Amino acid sequence: PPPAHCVAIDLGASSGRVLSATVSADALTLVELHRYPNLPVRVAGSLEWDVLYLYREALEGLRRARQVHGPVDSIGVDSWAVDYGLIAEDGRLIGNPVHYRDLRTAGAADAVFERLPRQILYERTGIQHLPFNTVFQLAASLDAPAMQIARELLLVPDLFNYWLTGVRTAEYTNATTTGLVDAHTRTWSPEILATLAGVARLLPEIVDPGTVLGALRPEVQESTGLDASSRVVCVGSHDTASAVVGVPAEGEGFAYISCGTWSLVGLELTRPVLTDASRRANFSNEGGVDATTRFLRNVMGLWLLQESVRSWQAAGQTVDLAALIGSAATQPGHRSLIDPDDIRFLPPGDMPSRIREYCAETGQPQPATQAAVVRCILDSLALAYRRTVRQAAELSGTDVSVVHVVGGGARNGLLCQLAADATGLPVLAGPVEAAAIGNALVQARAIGAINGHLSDLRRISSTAEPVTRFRPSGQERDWAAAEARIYG
Ligand code: LFR
Repeated sequence: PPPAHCVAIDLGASSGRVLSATVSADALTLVELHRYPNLPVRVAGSLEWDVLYLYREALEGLRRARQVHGPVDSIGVDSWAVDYGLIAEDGRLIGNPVHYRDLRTAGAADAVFERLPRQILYERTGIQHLPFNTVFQLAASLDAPAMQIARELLLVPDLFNYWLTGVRTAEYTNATTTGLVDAHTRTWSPEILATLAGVARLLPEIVDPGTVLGALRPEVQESTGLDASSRVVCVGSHDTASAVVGVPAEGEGFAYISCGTWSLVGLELTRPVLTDASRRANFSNEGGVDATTRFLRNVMGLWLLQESVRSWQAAGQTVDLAALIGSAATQPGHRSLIDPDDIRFLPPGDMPSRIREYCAETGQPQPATQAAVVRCILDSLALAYRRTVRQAAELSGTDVSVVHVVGGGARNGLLCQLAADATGLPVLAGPVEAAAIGNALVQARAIGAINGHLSDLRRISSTAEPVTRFRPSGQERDWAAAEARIYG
């Protein structure tokens, strides 16, 4: 078959991107068509996504795709997980999707655990405890007026697919992040839904990634210049699912770090690990493309850095990120370390102060300069990667010989080197746009332009961008000591 033109709409927590991929059996080339900031809005006491803006700019990306490439064969959407929009009887969105960092979920998990102990919840779903999992967001808003008039709940990429095509579904990989899907049956769990009055009736049927949804609505064709020959495909619509498809791994035995606002650190497995040890280590078993399991843990990620930069800029300081990472590299290592997953770092706000507070509480020097704060963040992330990769290997009984870093973090050479040093494993960095690549590859396979298993898709992914190798520099003793210091 001739190469396919696939457009990937990839929505991250800090920016939206529209990329076009030309995909054949032996190559993938990627062109960025549009990139726009994703700026959540604090409004009337709530933190919400500006989802209409994100959608309008996605349409702008599709318009550009038409201009640059002519006809487009297929379109796929992926985004961050867990958040959703509610649809009313007349098919319209009720309000804005609430941001997972909104504080409405405080205390909601305990209310759920009273009805369904956390051990049982984990045995059923295999999903790590994060305070913002959809199950807890719903528990916090069962009495909200919006819930009374809602007829359907759509996760963010499903909402975009609905707006693009009129078809309402729940894509499987993203559905698993809700904490409402039974990992054994791969469908909505009646047992969990019994604790959330009125929610079961809102959930659409789950469909597998690779399902062709259909043509663009006439209004979308009109505003983008595309026609009915462009098909919208359900991809691994959780961005992490798509990013892991895009990992250019050659064989087995690889760990990945999908590094953007979050760092998702773990392994691809053929079946979930639902043991109590895995629950206690807070590992997730997210549903993957081709019925794989993403066995991973959320590490707080570049959020710590992004939010620090925002604080400095808000205080009128200038920030040159590249120069800052350069000077962080010359700072002494392991001077001040944090557990990046401490819950205090989750909400938006002054990050450097929270980091200094953590260091003060734990009897460490408080990083004073921008460079010292950045070094503390990158050292601490690398340490969390070490711990998480090792735990994942141990809990699943897998040997890991290489770590792939994909996503924006693959551009951060200091972080990649620290990750190699901390894990004691070679790090292969890139591609930066792994999620868009994985998104496009699943589309291309769904429309018959390519075929094969994930390993075949990964071989194609490896042609998209050169990969940079970082070798561990042999500091095992230092990192082991650092680990003992922070994690005991
Ligand atoms: C990454 C991600 C993570 C998910 C978090 C919140 O972008 O999708 O996988 O835990 O965002 O949705």
